[in-house]
Amino acid sequence: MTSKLTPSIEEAIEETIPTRRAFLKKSAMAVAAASAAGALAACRTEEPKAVAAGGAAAHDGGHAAAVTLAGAPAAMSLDAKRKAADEMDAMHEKGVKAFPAPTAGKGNQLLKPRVENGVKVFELTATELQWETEPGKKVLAWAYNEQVPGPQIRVTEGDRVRVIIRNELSESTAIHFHGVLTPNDQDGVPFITQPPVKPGESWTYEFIAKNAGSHMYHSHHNAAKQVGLGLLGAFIIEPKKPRPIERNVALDYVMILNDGMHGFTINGKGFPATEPLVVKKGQKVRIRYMNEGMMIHPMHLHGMPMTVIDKDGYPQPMPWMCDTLNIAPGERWDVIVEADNPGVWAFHCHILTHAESAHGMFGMVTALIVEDGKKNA
Ligand SMILES: [Cu+2]
Repeated sequence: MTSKLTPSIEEAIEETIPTRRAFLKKSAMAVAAASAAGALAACRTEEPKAVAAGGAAAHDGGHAAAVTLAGAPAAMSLDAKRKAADEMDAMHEKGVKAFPAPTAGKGNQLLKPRVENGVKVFELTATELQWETEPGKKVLAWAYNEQVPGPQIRVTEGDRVRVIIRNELSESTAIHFHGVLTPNDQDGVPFITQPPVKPGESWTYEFIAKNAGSHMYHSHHNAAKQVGLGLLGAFIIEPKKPRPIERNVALDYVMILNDGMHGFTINGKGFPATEPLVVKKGQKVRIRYMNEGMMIHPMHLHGMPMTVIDKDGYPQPMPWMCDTLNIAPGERWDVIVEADNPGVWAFHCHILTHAESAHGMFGMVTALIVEDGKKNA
């Protein structure tokens, strides 16, 4: 415990100990340190063998080298390893205990339309604001109606829909209704189907919601930046006649994944500020995955299988089961989960660098909580 691997690693670690958020900020540095320390640890694996060959006792503790979160040299004493493990575990525990951590702002809230002559009218205003992705971490966001993701639009197959966008941003924008089958001139792509909506201007889209399913709306102008900053939302068209498999759902949950300037987020928040899905044993859950990011995210649910019913709003020829479902950019996948296994079940992206680090879980992690009626009665 007395020697240092390198001052910079220890300083970086020490500096980050007070807050978990600070740890996450420093994660890039820590990962680099971990690699370096891991390499050092690997180099030292020969050391104990040499000692053993020389007949010396290996338990004198004198070989305890640097104790770091980055990796335990082979010659560390058990006590030193335990102490290092305790330090790391404390950070992991702190994150999990904080879940679900409160933050300012909640996205993806249902937007009630105004009905004008039978037309469902939704108004969106795009503005710049500060958005809290996890406790204390505020980032610049471009948002519809001050929400990231933007408010959830839900209509029924056959509805006439009008969406009015007001642009209060510093760039032009436009809305594309991703997956919704609209007339060409309502497709929302500047210079292909309309002029850009300049700062200070409004634009009105109108169409009949023809194809039921889980769709999205987002900016289609400088989109890597604008969608990355939050100009996106769910656009759900409910079927006139639901299929038996999609009836009697206790929780219909939209889960929008993103990986832009706000980090790895589920519905605009990173763990531990993500929202758990809570149901009672025996209830049915529908999850509508939507990927608004630029990376793939294989979403893995512990404890219960998922039955895949729709891809991009289109019913599968036959529902099929899995426990990990890859959601690629632009895709929507709908699954049904029969919540028959009580407990708190981890639910996360299985690209582990999107979900977990030496400092604990972060980003694309949430939980499915299945309450046991008996226990809670
Ligand atoms: Cu991921």
